[in-house]
Amino acid sequence: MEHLKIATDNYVAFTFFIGTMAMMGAAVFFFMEVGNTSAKWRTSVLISGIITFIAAVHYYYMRGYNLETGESPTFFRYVDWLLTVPLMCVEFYLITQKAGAKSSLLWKLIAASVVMLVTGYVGEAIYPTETQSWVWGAISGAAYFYIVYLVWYGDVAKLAASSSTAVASAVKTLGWFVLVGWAIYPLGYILGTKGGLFGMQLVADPAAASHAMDIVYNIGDAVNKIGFGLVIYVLSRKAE
Ligand SMILES: *C/C=C(C)/C=C/C=C(C)/C=C/C1=C(C)CCCC1(C)C
Repeated sequence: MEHLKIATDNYVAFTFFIGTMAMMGAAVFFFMEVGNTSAKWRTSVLISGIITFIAAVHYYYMRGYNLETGESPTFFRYVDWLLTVPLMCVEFYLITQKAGAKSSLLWKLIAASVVMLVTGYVGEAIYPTETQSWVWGAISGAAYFYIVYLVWYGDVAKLAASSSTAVASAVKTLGWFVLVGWAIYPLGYILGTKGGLFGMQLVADPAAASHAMDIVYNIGDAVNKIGFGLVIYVLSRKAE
C-alpha cells in the first residue's frame, strides 16, 4: 500500500491533489454566486461552475488513477477536455449573444475544439510514435489556431467590438487565455509524446516524459478553467 500515499517528493500526484481541491473550491464559489448574479449573467456564471465541477470530479478520479498506477490518466483527461472545452465555447457564445452571435458561431467553435481534442488524443494515445504523434499534433494545432483566429480576428472579435466596453474587454482577456493559457497544452504534448516536436523526442525516459506532461497539463487546467471562470464572474459584476 506504500505507493498509495502521496509522498512529499511526488510532484505529479501533488498537482493532481491540489488540482482537485482548486476545482472543487472554484465550483462551490461559482455555484454559490449564481444567486447573487443579475438574471442576464446567471447562465454564464452557472456554466463556470459546471466547468470547474466536471473538472473536480475528473481530477478526483485522475488523482487516484495516477497514485495507483503511476501512469497518465490520458483517457479521462481527454474525456474531461471533451466536456469542458465545448462549454468554454458556450461561454464565448453567451457573452457575445447580446451583440447578435448566431448559433453557427457556437457550432464552429465546438467543431474546431472537437477536432483539436480528438486528433490530440489519437497522437497521444493511439499512435504515439515518432512518425505519427507530431502529425496528429500539427492537425490539432491547426484547429487550435482556427479558434485563436475566431476569437482574435473572426466572428467573436467582431461581435465583441460592437458590444459594451465590459464585454469587449472580457473577450480580450479571454482571448489572452486562449492564446497564451491554452498554448500550455501543446507544450505538455511535446514533452509527453515520442515525436511531438516534428518527430523529435525531448524527454527520453518514458516515465519522466509522462510525468512532465501531467504536471504541465495540470497547471494548464488550473490556470484556464478557474481563470476563465473568474473573467466571466468579473464581467457579471461589471456589466449592467
Ligand atoms: C480545460 C481544458 C482545456 C482548456 C484544454 C485545452 C486543450 C488544448 C488547447 C489542447 C491542445 C492541443 C494542441 C493544440 C496540440 C497538441 C494536442 C493538444 C490536444 C494537447
